[in-house]
Amino acid sequence: MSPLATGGPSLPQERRLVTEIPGPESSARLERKKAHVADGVGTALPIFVAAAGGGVIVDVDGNSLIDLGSGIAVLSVGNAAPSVVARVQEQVAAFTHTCFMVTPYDGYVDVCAALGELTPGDHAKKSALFNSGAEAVENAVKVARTFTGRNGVAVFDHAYHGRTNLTMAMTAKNMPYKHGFGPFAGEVYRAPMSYPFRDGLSGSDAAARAIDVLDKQVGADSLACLVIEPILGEGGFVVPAPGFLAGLSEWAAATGVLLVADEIQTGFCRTGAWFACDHEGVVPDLITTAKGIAGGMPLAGVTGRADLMDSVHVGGLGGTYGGNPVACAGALGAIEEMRTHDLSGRARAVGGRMRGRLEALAAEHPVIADIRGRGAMMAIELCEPGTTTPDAARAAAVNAACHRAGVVTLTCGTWGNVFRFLPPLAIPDALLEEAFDVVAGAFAATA
Ligand code: PLZ
Repeated sequence: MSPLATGGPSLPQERRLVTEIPGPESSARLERKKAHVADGVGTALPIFVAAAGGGVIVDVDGNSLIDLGSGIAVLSVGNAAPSVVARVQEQVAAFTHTCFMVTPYDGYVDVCAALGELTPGDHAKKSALFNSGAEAVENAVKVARTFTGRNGVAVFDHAYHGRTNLTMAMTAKNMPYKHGFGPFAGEVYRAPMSYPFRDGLSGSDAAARAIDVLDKQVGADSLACLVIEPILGEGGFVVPAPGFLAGLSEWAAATGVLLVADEIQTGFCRTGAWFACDHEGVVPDLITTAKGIAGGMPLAGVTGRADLMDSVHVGGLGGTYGGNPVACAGALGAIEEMRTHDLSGRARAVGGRMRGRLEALAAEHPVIADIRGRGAMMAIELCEPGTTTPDAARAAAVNAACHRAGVVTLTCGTWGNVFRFLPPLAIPDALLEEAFDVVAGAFAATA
C-alpha cells in the first residue's frame, strides 16, 4: 500500500532518500510490470509513485525525489494542485461523462472560451477539444485540409508531433517512435529547421532556406498547412533564431498555407508567456494545445480562426471522450491557477535561476556546448569538447547519476544528447537550487 494517501503542495518539499533508487518496493513492482505490461511501454526511472505535489515525487519506498520533468511538461501548476483537485472532485461527483456530442455541458464551452482569450491574436476564434496532443495535431490537419482544399502538410527536421499514424509521419525521429511501424501517412513534407547552434543561420536566412525547399520540392499551392513547434520539444529544446517563425508566417500568409503552431509542449506559461508564439509576435492560424492545459488530466485542444474552424461540416470533429467533463474541470482549475498566480512570471523567474546554474556549470564542463530554452523550458546540449559531435553517452550517464541521487531528469534531442529541465512551476526555489546541486554533482562524478 502507498505510504501516503494524498499529494499536493502539502507534501514535505524535500529530497529524501531512504533506500537506493529504485528501492526494494519499487523493484518488486517492476517485476509485476514486466509480467503484465507490454515491454514496448518503457520507463525512464522505475520508481513507483505513491504521491506527488509541489516539486516532489514520493515513491512506495518512502523516497522523496525532486521533479525536474513535470511528467514531460505537463505539471506547470504542480502535481495534484489544489485548484485542480477541488474542481475535479466536484465534477466527478456531479457526472463523469455524457459525450459532448450527445448532450453538452458548460465545462467544455468554458475551456473553449478560455482558449479563445488566451491564445495569440485578438481575432474571433473557436476551439474543439480532444484527449491527447497527437489527436489535436491530427484534427488541426483535418481543419486545414478542409479549409484549403489542399492535402500537403509541411513539417520540420527534429519535429515531434505524436505517435498516431499521421503524427508518426510528421515526427522526425525514427527510434523509438517510428521504427517498424510504417507505412506512414502520405503528403507529409519535411523542411530544414532553424537550429542556431548547428547552422549558425539568422532567422531570416533559415526561413528562406526552409521556404526554398517547400517551394521547389512541394509547391505552396499543394500545401494545406505548415505545422511547427515554436520551440522544439522532444527534438532538443531548440529555440529558432529570431525572425524564423515570423518569416515562415509571412510566407504562409502570402501563399494561403495555414500556419499551425504546435504548442503542446511550450504552451500554458511554460516559456514565460501564455504561448511561445507570443515571444515572437507571431499569430498562427491554428494552435494545438495539451499537456499543461489541465494540470495532469488528459485534455487537448485545437484553436483557430473562427472561419477556419467552422469550415468543417457538422459532425466532422469529435470523439467519445474529447473534452471529457472531468478533464475540462481540471483545465479550468489549472487556468485559474495560472491567471491568479502569474505563472508566466514564475516561469521566467525559474528559468533565470536555471540559466544561471547552467552557465556556471558550462564554465566548468566543456562537454556543455550549448545552453538554450525560454522560461522554465531549459536545456543543455552535450558534445565532445570543442566540436558539435553529440555526446549521448555522457547525457545518459549524467541522467542516471541524477536519478540515483533523487532528481527526476529527462533527456531529449535527435541524438539523445540534450539534457532538459522542466520543473513544475510550483517548485520552491530552495528545492530547485538543491536539484541543480545534484546535477552539478552528477557532471563532476561522470567527468
Ligand atoms: N506535440 C510538441 O511535445 C508530446 C511525448 C512523449 P501526446 N511530447 C511528449 C512520448 O515519448 O510519447 C507532444 C509534443 C508536441 C505533440 C505531442 C503529442 O502529445 O499527448 O503525447 O499525444
